[in-house]
Amino acid sequence: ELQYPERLNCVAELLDRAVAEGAGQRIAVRGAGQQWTYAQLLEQVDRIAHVLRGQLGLETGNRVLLRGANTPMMAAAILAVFKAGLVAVPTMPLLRARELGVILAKARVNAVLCAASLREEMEAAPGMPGRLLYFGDGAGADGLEARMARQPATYAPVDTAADDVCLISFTSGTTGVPKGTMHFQRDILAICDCFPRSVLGTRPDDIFIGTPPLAFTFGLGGLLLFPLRVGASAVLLEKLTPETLLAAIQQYRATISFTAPTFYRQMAPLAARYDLASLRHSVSAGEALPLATRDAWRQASGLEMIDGIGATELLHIFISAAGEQVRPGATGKPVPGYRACILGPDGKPVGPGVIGRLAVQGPTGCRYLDDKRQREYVVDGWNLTGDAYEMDADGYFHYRSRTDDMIISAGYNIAGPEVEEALLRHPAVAECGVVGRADAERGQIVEAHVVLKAGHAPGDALAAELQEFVKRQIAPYKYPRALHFRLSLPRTETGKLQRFKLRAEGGD
Ligand code: 3UK
Repeated sequence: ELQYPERLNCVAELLDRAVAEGAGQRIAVRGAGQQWTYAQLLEQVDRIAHVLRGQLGLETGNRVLLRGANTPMMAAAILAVFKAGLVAVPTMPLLRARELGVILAKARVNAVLCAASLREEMEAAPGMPGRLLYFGDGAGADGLEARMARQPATYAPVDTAADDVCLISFTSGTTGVPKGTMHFQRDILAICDCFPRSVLGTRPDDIFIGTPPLAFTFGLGGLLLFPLRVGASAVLLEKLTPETLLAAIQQYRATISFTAPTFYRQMAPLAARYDLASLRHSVSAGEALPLATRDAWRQASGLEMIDGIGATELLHIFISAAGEQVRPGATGKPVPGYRACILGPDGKPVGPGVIGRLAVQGPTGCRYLDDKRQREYVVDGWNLTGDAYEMDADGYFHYRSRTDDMIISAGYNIAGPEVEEALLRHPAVAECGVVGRADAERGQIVEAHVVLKAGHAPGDALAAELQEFVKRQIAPYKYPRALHFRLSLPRTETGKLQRFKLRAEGGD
């Protein structure tokens, strides 16, 4: 059991304590042409806290919408909000004005800190609060940095309770509807003291790198909180591509990478051109990790990927495995501190080998903004993540699909990701997404959307070959009766396939 004092400010623990204990001259964050030591990061955070409380006049519990790509300044802004006893509402950089308007209203936002590069969309958002500051290039004479320069360099952490809300995080919305989840000061430390310590064995000489936005809790943990908790350093880079992430791993001598399966899939064929010897862990999360991707990355990098399922509701990863514990095909076992079980249709736990709804309990858990959702998705303290999972006799958890995405065809339950995994083993397939399509005869049929690798041409012959290829690997009734070739697949900013879009768009 994790124990934290009743009065707790997470940034006092992550940053002030690190500096007090001698980490001041170590590098905390790098990126956007900047490099800040722990002492420098602390000073930036303190100056921002003064601007928020002193200049904007915000009071404990007020909510601050944060918006920007991954940069040291964005990191400092988030930490300053926590430290000042306020509530951070981070938003994905690609959100549009209308979506921002929904978040402003749902989270009842009091003030906004926004990267100047994202000014246009922010200004067009309905319901913008009057208290708004820009930061970064183009922020100008009245921007955040200009004001910071006039503030004292130190700020005493606000005396918050361990269970004061400090973060409202919105789900990245594979269904298109963002849901707000609330997290406490102690949750910020709890995620640092679970997955990274027990599964990754993080240490002060680690260098963390990756793609998830800081506005996504996968990125907030992996690219900011986890490194700070152990005195390590974070590389924060904007607009990464598979090529530039590989180059950055080499350049910064990164030791731990965080990204989604689709990124590892795209990096694997390019990896031979880069020196990745510094990397000791590669973490995959956000969606299911297909075996073909695990194999391709192992061959390319020599690393056994660490798959982990996390969720915005639970803040970070709660089922995972590393090293000898990895069982290909399974996500892993509950991270120490968490418990998981599989529930049947009657809400009672089912035994090994039966597919059901995943339920999770642990030090972090969900408090939805929406009370109705809370009643439906948190039952007796167990969080229902909306995933269909199966446990094996050894206690490993195997992902099947999202509960809502299970395809029911002629009475069979078919999990789209299993069909995707089979298709991805074919040398012509770069990416694919499998959904159910309404069918008069069978209820639903399995429909595959396939992106081909360069040098392969779409056509009926290849479609038939792919269908046969699937039938040879998994039960033939699971093969995609419909198969469409596409140039790309719809994905969220966090790398998740948007199946609802595939279903709505139809083929081609
Ligand atoms: C799916 C996975 C299979 C699953 C997240 C790491 O993804 C994160 O949070 P979201 O709220 O989505 C949660 C849902 O995504 N998923 C995530 N990881 C896996 N499915 N295998 C996986 N390894 O449906 C889950 O319910 O956007 C991931 C850390 C923090 C996060 N917030």
